[in-house]
Amino acid sequence: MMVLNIKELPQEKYLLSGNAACPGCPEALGLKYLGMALDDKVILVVPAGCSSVIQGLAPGSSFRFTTLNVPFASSDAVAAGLAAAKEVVGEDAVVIAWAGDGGTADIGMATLSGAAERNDNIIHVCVDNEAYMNTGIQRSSLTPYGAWTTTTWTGKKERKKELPLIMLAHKVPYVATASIAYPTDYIEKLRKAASIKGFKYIHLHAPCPVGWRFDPKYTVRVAKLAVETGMWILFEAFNGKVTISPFSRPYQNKERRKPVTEYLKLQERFRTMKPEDVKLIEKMIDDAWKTLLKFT
Ligand SMILES: Cc1ncc(C[n+]2csc(CCOP(=O)(O)OP(=O)(O)O)c2C)c(N)n1
Ligand code: SF4
Ligand SMILES: [Mg+2]
Repeated sequence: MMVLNIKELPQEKYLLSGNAACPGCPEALGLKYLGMALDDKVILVVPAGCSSVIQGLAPGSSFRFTTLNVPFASSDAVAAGLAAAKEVVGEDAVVIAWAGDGGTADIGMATLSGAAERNDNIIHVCVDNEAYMNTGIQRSSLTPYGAWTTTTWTGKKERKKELPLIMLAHKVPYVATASIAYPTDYIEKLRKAASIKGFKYIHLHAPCPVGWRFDPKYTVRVAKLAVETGMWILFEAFNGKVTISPFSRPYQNKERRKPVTEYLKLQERFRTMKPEDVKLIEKMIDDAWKTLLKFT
């Protein structure tokens, strides 16, 4: 099981208080834990999204990470260039493309796939709040089936793109999923990724109270339920070989999963769902487990 004790991790703040994140923001949590994992040994490349807004304006920025804000579709291309330049000058910081689901799975997909195929020496973190939050909650290809957004008023009719599997298919050295509800698991994965040369992908599940329509005090509860219902599977893969992470292992057994309605009912974005939609989601969960376990 886990060896990390969160109380023993660096407590230095790299996301300062007074930042522009909404209450209960999962991206702020993700950034806080990133600082605990890697200290200031990080160069962040950030395309447009909530994380570019959270920073605030220079010189009063709330980020203490070295940060480059870049056009939406370019983050992995810029990160790859930075990583190459860094090697020339002998700088040892880890270059991280830190992008939302829109910036990763939709508009950033081409540069993401290109950097993965070239095995560029970067980490891509997809901070997945399952919609374009910064511009007003529009659907992305990572919005799940049935979810309301301002562009899917009656619930999204398409399924969530299986991006971690797509990244596995790139045969890169490291692919992992993480959740803001399990910081030690996420921090361990960031540290492992930082220690590996080549392309690394971490997909961070990040429930957003504003877009998912729940009380901000429930961010961690919602994230935890995603794992406990089997909706979000924590795993890591070295060179394509998948291991289910300890916090998700109990849920390989279907009987041990919490009913998915526990997860759905906390979020108003699923309020238009009918019983047949819930059945379909249950089937999607079973299918996702079966597919993933084939790679173990
Ligand atoms: C080329 C381009 N198209 C559109 C935009 C407008 N825009 C800024 S942020 C954003 C949404 C980002 O969504 P996501 O990547 O999921 O990040 P989040 O805001 O959810 O953190 C969009 C569409 C832009 N800045 N540049
Ligand atoms: S909209 Fe969501 S992800 Fe964006 S800053 Fe607010 S809580 Fe964070
Ligand atoms: Mg988003």
